[in-house]
Amino acid sequence: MAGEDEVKLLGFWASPFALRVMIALEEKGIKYEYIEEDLLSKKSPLLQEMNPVHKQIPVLIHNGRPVAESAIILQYIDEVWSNGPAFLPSDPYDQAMALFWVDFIEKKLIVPGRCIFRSKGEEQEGGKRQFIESLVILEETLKGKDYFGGNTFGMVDIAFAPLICWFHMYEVLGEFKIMFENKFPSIFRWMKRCIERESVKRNLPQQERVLQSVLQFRRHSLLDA
Ligand code: GS8
Repeated sequence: MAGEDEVKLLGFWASPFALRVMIALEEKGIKYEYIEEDLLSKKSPLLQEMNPVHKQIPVLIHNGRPVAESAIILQYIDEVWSNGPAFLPSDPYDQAMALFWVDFIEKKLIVPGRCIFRSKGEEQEGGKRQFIESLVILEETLKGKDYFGGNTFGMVDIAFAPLICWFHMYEVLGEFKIMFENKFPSIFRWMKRCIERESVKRNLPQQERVLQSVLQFRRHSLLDA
């Protein structure tokens, strides 16, 4: 795309969905203006205008036009800035599979993960069970590969990598240990590989800060991971 593109991102620094977009923009080398939303006290009029349906971050605003929903934003970035490294494989079947796993990460990992830090008792235990089951499935999918798509960092990696800075919070608030090195060795090695990448290293916050932020949200009972 030409240099006159104006790109803005409405986000929240700890949000795994916003972090996906930050990583993607950095991977493509796209310059953008980052606008932090205050999800704790008041959403900005700009967010309400740009995402009137869900009123959620992240929203990418490209030359004044908004795109919402992180998975859709990642596909949009990949299409528009197709001269950068591709996030999706070219084969339609492989593309469908990558999108399947992106969807899986939200539905089967991030959503049950909310029960870990929002609830207690049976609901929390159920969240932990589902979370671990999903990690088992992702471990199986990744086995023998450097990245989910094979040799290169792509869509599924971008969708999953933000959780690297969330695992500590899940463990502390869920009072359990994931034990990556022993139980999920492929994911363990993949995490090490990811955090070496500039796009991930530069955007992922410290895990301790994420824990403090979730505790703060919990105190306001306004949680929405
Ligand atoms: C989820 C976005 C979301 O949950 C996506 O972009 O992939 N499916 C969407 N956004 C949350 C913050 S993320 O931790 C959000 O904006 N919450 C505020 C609210 O719902 O009011």
